[in-house]
Amino acid sequence: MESSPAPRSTTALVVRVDARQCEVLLDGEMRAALLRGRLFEERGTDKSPVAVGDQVTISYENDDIAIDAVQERRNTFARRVAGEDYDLRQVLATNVDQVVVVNSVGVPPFSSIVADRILTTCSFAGIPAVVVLNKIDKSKPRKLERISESYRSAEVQVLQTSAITGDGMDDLLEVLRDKTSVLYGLSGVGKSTLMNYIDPELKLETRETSNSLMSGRHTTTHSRWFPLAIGGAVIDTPGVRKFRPFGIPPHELRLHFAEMRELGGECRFPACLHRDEPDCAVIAAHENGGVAKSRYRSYLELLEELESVYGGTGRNEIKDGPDHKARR
Ligand SMILES: Nc1nc2c(ncn2[C@@H]2O[C@H](COP(=O)(O)OP(=O)(O)OP(=O)(O)O)[C@@H](O)[C@H]2O)c(=O)[nH]1
Ligand SMILES: [Mg+2]
Ligand SMILES: [Zn+2]
Repeated sequence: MESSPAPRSTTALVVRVDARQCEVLLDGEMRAALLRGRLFEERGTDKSPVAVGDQVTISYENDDIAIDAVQERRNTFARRVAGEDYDLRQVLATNVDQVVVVNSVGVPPFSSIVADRILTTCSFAGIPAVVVLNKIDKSKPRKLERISESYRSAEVQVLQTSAITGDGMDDLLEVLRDKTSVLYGLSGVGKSTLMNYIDPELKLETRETSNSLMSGRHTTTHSRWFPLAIGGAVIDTPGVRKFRPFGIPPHELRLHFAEMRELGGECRFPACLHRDEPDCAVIAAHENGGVAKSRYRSYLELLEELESVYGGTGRNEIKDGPDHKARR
């Protein structure tokens, strides 16, 4: 009789997800793994039952690996996607230490509403976020200063980088070191290029912005987890066009804009939505520059969107599962 083989691990890390299959890191090796059908029955309003960053319980069938269950998540970074008769939650990454919100200040142009939508979602999910303004080689200092300034009272760290000249890359390196980060932002802002600069071994695919914008395609098509040579890991993601937060009750939105949370205590009404109420401290601050105009605009746009999805007065309960119908 042969001696019995070494015991095999029953836990793996999901590094990439496809429709019915995914790739996992198991005992230091990348392996393909199948998803058990049962996972799809239990996924509720989630688009996919597993996500990059998940710790999963696996079992072996001869040489194949199957994922039996997803272990409890430390946190979940997700967005809302329009489904056929109700909206779905698309989990973008799990168990991360931070979200790095990557923006371009060249082409494509900086979009405060996109950045604010992502930042709000991070706050709701309890995940720290850092804003990166990339392509500073293509921007005027005054414009950079104005954008950075709008995040000062929002308690968000802002980095300025160029993956071409290398400016600011030391700061980014220190932010990424020994942490698990997900890079998120519009297509073409330079997420993959930044990662290649940090770790040239990664050799991620990148593309001319003009080409990808015209073709309407993303250069990165799948989220993927990578270990970093400096310690830690990053998840590179495909760029988004529209980012819709999932599950934020409209009346809670004001708590996810740090500069408004503080001021809210000074409004006449405790439940003030800072929209048209009398004696509103946020409206006053926005008029005299205490709250950045771009941030307040983002807030109003999001408030309206969340109300149209989750209920008019903003005090309705958000329902889970197929009962929760999108009203638009
Ligand atoms: N001028 C300049 N160009 C940059 C910089 N960073 C990236 N680029 C260029 O921007 C283009 C798009 O970069 P990618 O890294 O493919 O962008 P991405 O965010 O990964 O895009 P998706 O994968 O589609 O989401 C490439 O042509 C890069 O060379 C920068 O700091 N300055
Ligand atoms: Mg990319
Ligand atoms: Zn108010």
